[in-house]
Amino acid sequence: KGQRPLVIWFTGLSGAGKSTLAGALEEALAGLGKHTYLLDGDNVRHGLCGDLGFDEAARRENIRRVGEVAKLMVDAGLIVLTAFISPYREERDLVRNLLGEGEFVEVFVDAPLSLCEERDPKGLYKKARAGEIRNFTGIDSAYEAPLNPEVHLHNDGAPVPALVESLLAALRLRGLI
Ligand code: GGZ
Repeated sequence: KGQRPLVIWFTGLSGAGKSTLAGALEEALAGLGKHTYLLDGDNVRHGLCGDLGFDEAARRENIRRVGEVAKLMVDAGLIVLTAFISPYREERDLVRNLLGEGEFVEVFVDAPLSLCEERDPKGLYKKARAGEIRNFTGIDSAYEAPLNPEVHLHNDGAPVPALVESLLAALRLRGLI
């Protein structure tokens, strides 16, 4: 069965909806018979990157490793979805350049900081504001928004299924699925 292996790279602030959207897209792709794998903090930051924290160097190394693993998975024929803040353009472009033409689809999950902070599902923004967590993205650590992502999703209230549909449409338009 043919499928085009590729990496669908979600980037955005904590609480922007990366994991939710990546999970929902993965389910939709599985429904189309695709073989997928979702890399996110839950399965990477405990094991492969368990030695890394959140200072700038650690985040750069986190993304570098995730990129290398994603590349191996693409070599194995998978559609890989990743959901990391991935705040630095340099590392996102490094991963892009590891992969072949058309094998890297950058998805900018764009939600205003004020909205992410309002959602604050884990109470981390509150802790960051209180000074209990340092180097928190958007508070006292930078997020470099993509300049030219393949997909720019405004996640400011649209239902998840509608956003998944627009992601599928973007992939179809590029002939990737
Ligand atoms: C940002 C942090 C931090 C700091 C812990 N800054 O909303 P979450 O909880 O589930 O997602 C965030 C996750 C970010 O990890 P990533 O591996 O995606 O980051 S990066 O790509 O920058 O390497 C958040 C939690 O970990 N978290 N401390 N200081 N997010």
